[in-house]
Amino acid sequence: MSHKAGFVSIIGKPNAGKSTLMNSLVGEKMSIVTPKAQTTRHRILGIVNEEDYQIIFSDTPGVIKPVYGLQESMMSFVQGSLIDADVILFVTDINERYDEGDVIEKLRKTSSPVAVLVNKIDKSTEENVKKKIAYWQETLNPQAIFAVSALLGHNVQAIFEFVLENLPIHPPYYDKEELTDKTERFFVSEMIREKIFKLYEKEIPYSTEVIVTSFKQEEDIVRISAEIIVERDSQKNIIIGKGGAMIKKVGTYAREDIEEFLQKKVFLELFVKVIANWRSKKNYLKSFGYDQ
Ligand SMILES: Nc1nc2c(ncn2[C@@H]2O[C@H](COP(=O)(O)OP(=O)(O)O)[C@@H](O)[C@H]2O)c(=O)[nH]1
Ligand SMILES: [Mg+2]
Repeated sequence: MSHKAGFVSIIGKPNAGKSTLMNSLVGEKMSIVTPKAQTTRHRILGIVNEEDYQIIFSDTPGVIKPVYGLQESMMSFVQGSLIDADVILFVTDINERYDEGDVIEKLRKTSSPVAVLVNKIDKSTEENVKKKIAYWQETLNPQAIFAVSALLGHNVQAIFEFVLENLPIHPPYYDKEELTDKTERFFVSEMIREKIFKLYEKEIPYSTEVIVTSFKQEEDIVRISAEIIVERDSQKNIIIGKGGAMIKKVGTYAREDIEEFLQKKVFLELFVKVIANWRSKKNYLKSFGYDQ
C-alpha cells in the first residue's frame, strides 16, 4: 500500500487570498476571510482525507515585519508551518507591488517544492498575468506557477493535483475522520472575530481578541458566552455602539454563522472587557493561544 500524506503550507503577504484558497482547496469554510489585512492570526489546519492520501493544509497569517508581541507570535506560526512543509503554496496578489522581500527570503531557505500562485486574476488583464508569471519565473524559479482565482475557484483543481504529485509516501498523521486540529470553540471565536473585522474600522479589529468563556450543549440549543477583549475604554465604547446597536449586529451575524456551523440553535451572549495593551503582554498572549 502506498498511502501518501504530508503538510502543505499556504503562505504569502497579508490579503493575498491565502484563506480563500485554503477554503477552496478543502471545500469547507475553515478560515475566516475579510477584506482587511492580518485577519488570520493562527496556523489553521484544513485536512483532506481520501482512502489513499491525507493532505494537511496550513493556512497562515500574512508575512509582515512584526511590531508587537501578537505579530511576533503570528510570524512564529508561519515559520512553524514552513519547517513542517512537504509542499509550499506561495500565494501572491497579482496587484501586489514588487516588494515581496520578506517572504522571498523565507522561500529561498526551503528545500521543499514551491508553487507560486498568482491570485486574483479575475481582477487583472491577460497581459499582466503573463508579466507576473515571467517575473516569478525569474525571481524564484519555482517548481510551478499557476494563474488562479481563489475566489472563483479558477485553477484550484490544478493546484490540488500539483500537491498530490509532490506528496510523499507516508502513513496518515491524523485520524482519517479529522478535518482540523482546532476545536469548535476556536471556530466560534473566529466567526465572532470575522464580524468584528467586517463591521469596524481603523485599529479596532486589530486591538480585539475574542474568547469563548462558556459553551454549553443542551438538548436543542447551544448556549455560548464570549468576551470581546479590547485595549482601551474608548474602544469598548465603539464596540458597543450607541445604545448597544453595534455589538448587537456582531452578535446577530455571528450567531447566524455559528448556527450554520454547529447545525443547532444558538444563544450567544457577548461581553466586552478591557485589558490594556494585551497585544504586547506575554502572559495574555499565552493564555489566548499565541504560544511561541
Ligand atoms: N477578486 C478576488 N478577490 C479575492 C480572491 N481571493 C481572495 N480575494 C479577496 O481578498 C481579500 C483577502 O482574502 P483572504 O483570503 O482573507 O486573504 P489572506 O489575508 O491572504 O488570508 C478578501 O476580500 C477576499 O474576498 C480572488 O481570487 N479574486
Ligand atoms: Mg487569512
